[in-house]
Amino acid sequence: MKQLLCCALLLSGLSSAGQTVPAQKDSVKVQELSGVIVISRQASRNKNSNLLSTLDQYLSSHEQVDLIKRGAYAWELMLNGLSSERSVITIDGMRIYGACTDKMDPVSSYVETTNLSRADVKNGQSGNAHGTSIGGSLDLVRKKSGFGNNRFSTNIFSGFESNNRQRVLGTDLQYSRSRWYSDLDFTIRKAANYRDGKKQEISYSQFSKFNLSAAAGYKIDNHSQVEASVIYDDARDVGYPALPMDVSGAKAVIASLAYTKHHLSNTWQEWETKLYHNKVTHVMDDTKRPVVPIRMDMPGWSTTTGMYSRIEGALSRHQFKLTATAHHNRSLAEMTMYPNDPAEKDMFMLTWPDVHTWYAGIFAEDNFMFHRKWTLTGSAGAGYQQHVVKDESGIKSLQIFYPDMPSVKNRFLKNIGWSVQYQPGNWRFSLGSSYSERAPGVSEGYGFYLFNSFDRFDYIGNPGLKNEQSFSLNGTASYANDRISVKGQGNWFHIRNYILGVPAPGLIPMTIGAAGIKIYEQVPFATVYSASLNASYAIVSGLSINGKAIYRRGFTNEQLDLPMIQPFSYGGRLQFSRAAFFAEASIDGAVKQAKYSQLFGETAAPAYTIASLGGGYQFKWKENSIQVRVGVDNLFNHYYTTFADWNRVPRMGRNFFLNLIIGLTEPLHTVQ
Ligand SMILES: [Cu+2]
Repeated sequence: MKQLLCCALLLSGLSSAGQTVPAQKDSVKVQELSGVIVISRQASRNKNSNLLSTLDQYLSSHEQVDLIKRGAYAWELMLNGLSSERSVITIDGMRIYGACTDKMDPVSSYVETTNLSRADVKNGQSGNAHGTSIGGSLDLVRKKSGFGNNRFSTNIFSGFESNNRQRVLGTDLQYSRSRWYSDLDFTIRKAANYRDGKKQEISYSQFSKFNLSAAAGYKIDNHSQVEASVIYDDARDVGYPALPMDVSGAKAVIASLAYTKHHLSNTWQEWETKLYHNKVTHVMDDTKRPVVPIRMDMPGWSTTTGMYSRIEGALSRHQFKLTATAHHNRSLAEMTMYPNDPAEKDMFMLTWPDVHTWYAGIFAEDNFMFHRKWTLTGSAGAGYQQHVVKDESGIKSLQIFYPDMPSVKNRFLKNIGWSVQYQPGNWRFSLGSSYSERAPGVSEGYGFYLFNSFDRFDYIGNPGLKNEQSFSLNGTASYANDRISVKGQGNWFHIRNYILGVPAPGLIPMTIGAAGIKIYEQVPFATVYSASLNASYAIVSGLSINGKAIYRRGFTNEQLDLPMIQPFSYGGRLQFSRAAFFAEASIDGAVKQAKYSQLFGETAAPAYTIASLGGGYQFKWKENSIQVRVGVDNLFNHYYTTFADWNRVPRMGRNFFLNLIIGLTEPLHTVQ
C-alpha cells in the first residue's frame, strides 16, 4: 500500500497545484432547468448496470441526448435533436474543438468515465455560458477527491464484453489531505470488431484507447485554492464502418490551471478563474481498406487556448452568476490523394484552410425567488467572434467560389431568456422562452470538399453565411411523492436562417463516385420540437418500475424533414435492490421512422425492441469493497439499426458483460 501511495504522489506531482471546490459538488444551485447524468461509479445515483461501459453509453440514457454512431467508438452528441454545431460541449468549462472534418472526434471522445463525476445538461439559450449555442450545452464535470478527507483510496477495475471482446483495465488513485489533494487515473480499452444480430462481423468496428488523467489541488488559505489538471487521451486503430476512412491515431492533450476564491463578501460567494490549453491531433486514412478508388490521407489539427472567470453570489432572494469567457482556436485539416497510376501527380488541398477563431463573451444569470412557491430565472449574454483564414492558398481556393471573400469575418452574437417555476406541493411546473444566435462552424464557413458518406455529396463551406437565430419555448410539469414520480417535458425551436447543405448542380465533386456538390446555404427557417415523458413507481421497498417515451420532429419552412431526427422511442426498466444485491431487466425500442430526410440519403429506420438484463453484488469489509457486475445487452440477439446509425450500419448483437471493481481505502492520520 505504501509503495502504491508513493507512486501516486510522484505521479500526481507531474501536475502541481489544485482547487478547493468541496469534493463532489453535486449541488444543482443555479441550474434549475438542467439535467444531470451521473457518471461516477461510486455514486448511488449511477443507474447504469454496466459500470464500465463507455461514456457514450452513459450519455445515451438521457432523454435530451441523441448519439450518432459511425462505428463502435466516438459517437457524435446531439442535444434536443439539433446537430452538434448547434450546442457547446465542454470539459470542466473548457472549450475543445475536434480536429476531424468528418465529426469522428467529438469532445466526449477525449475523456473516460473514470475521469468524470457527472455531465450537466442545459437547454437552449441557458447553455450559453461558455460560448454561443442554440441547442444547449453539456459540460462533462471531472471527479475531484477534494480537501480534508484524510484518506488514500484506489479502485482497480477490469471489464470484459463478449461481443467485440472489449477489454477494459484501469485504476484510479485518490489522495486527500486537509491542504491538498491529488487524483490520478488511467484506463485502457481495446475492442475487436463487433457482430450484429445476424452474427455477421462488422468490419472496421475495432478500437483501442488509452486515457490518463491527473489533477491536484492546493489550499492556499481557508478561502482560496489553486488546481491544475491534465488529460492525455490516445486512441489508435479506430475503425468507422459507416465511413470510407478510419483513424490510425486520435490524440488530445488537455491542460488547465484554476484559481478559486470563496466568501469574498456576504454577497459574492465563489469566484473561479481558469486558464486552459488543449491540442488535438487526428490522423485519418484508408490504408486498411482493401479496395478504394483513390488512396487518401486526411490529417487534422486543432489547438485551443482559453480562459473563463465565473463569479457566483446571492443577495436577499436573488442568486446570480456571471461568466466571462475568451478563447482562441486554430483548425487546420488537409487531404492528400494518391492516384493508383504512379504517372499521375498526388493531389493536395486544405480542407480547413488554417481557420482561426477568436471568441470573447459574457453571460449573466439570476434566480429570483419572488414568492415561496415561485421563482423567476433570467439570463442574457453577448459574444464577439472573429474568424480569420490564415492560409493564402486556402483563401485562393475558396475564392474560386467566393471571389469577394474577405479573410476576416467579425460577428456579434446575443442571447436572452427567462423562465418561471411554480412549485405547489408535490407538483412542479416551469415555462420559459428564449432567443439566441450562433455563428457558423469551421466546416460550414470554410470547409473545402468535405465528403459526406451519407448523402454522398462533397460539401463546400460558405464564408458569407449569416448568424442563425433561434426562438425557443420550453416547459416541464412534474409530480413526485414517496412512490411515484412523473415528469413531462417539451421544447420547441424556431430557427431562422437555418444552415443546411443545398445541392449546387453544375459543380463537379472531387471525391470519386460522389453524387455532386452541396454548398452550405440558409433556408428561411426550420422548426424542431421534442417531447418526453418519464415515470417511475416504487412497487414495494427495493422494487421499482420505470418507463420513458420520447418524440422529436424537425422540418424546414418547405416542410422538408431534417435528417437524424429521433422517431417515437420508448424504454422500460424493472429494478430490484436489497442490501448489496442489485438486479434489473429492461427493454428499449422505437417505432418505424415515418419522417426522415431523403435529401440527406436517409431511409426509414425500422422499428425495434431489445431487451437487456443486469445484476451485481458488492462485498464489503471495513472501507474496502469488491463489486461484481454481470449482464447481457440485446438478450434475444435482435438485428436492428436506428435513426442515429450513420448509413444504417446494424448495431451490436447479443453482448455479455462482466465488471470487477476492487476499491481499497486507507485512512490517513490527520497530521500534515
Ligand atoms: Cu476523421
